Amino acid sequence: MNAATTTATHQIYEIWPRAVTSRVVPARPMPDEDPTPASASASASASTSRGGVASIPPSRLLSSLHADFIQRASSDDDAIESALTDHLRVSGAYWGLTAMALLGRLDEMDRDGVLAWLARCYDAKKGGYGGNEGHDAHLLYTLSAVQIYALFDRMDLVDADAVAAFAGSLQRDDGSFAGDEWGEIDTRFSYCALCLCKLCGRMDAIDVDAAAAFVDRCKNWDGGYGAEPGGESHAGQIFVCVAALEIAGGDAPGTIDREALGWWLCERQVKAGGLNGRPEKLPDVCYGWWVLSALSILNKLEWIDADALARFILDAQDGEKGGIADRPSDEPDVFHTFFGVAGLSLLGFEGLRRIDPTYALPADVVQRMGLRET
Ligand code: GRG
Ligand code: ZN
Repeated sequence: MNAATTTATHQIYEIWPRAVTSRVVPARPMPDEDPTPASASASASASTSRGGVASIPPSRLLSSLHADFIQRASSDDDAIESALTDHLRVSGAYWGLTAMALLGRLDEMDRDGVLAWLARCYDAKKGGYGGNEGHDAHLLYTLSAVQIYALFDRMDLVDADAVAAFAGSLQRDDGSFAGDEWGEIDTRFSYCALCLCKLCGRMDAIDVDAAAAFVDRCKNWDGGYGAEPGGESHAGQIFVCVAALEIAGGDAPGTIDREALGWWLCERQVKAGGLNGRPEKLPDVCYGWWVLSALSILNKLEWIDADALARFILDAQDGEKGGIADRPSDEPDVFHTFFGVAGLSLLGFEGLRRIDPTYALPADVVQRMGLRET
């Protein structure tokens, strides 16, 4: 497998790894996609019947079609999306492989081929991984690479000291992290550094307290978090900040405004059942991960309507070629296929392996690594 990925929609090749910071004017909603929070509707309660667990028959998830879709996406070098996503291939591989793992089909992937290719994406001088062979090392792809090694239970192939030192070399005096030598600062990179150091058992390579203090400075009056101090609250940034604080052990009482943040997150559910990433925006399947993982870490999964969200995700499946799109009727891609399946897994969807909301890896992998007890 050469780990290609397709992203016909949502243009992940444009936002990954570029910062998602300049959000000023919310897009106007499409007429048939009312972004009014479901919690504002009298008919929709903010809670669900079975404590955040979806109760939809597992047959509605087109698992085999999705597995075929991911397989095809990993081998189609000629597709236009393949060229567009060339620079983020290592993250694409992580999305595809983790989706396969959640579907219980990881053994259908070419494990040896992936590991051999991943080794060629490593820059031994820097101690980090690039997005593809010959590309510059970056924290985003270094985390994705480490997550793939964890998935395959091959952490022995990772030079843990070197990748942790790479993360440490990118930490600034204020506790923040740059993604690479070019210096862009973003709380996404704080999460990447903390997560990969934890997976490697090398938290001593970074200043954990300073990292948590920087994330705390990115907290807003609404309980949410942005990419940098003063940056607008966005569900994606909230996932990285809440997960980073959990890993850092910096979520001591009072650090996270659990009530305000819980409300902000559950108000992301619109009447169609899907979640958006910030007020007045359209719902999108991937927020089934960004919002739900944060709610899960806060132990507030039951604050959203699980069945309505599961239906929204399942409606975005492509019933012919497989894969999941950002929203119903759009083109499917590997990114939304992974995050759709991951969202369903967080909802306890029957037949799916459970995913850990903090490490974004199967829960049993995280347990096997001794990072969580239950
Ligand atoms: C291991 C799961 C995992 C992640 C690694 C890179 C990273 C750490 C996290 C990214 C967090 C993030 C910022 C996600 C948001 C991605 C996204 C859908 C951005 C879209 O932003 P806009 O402004 O879209 O284009 P909206 O929906 O606001 O219109
Ligand atoms: Zn999306």
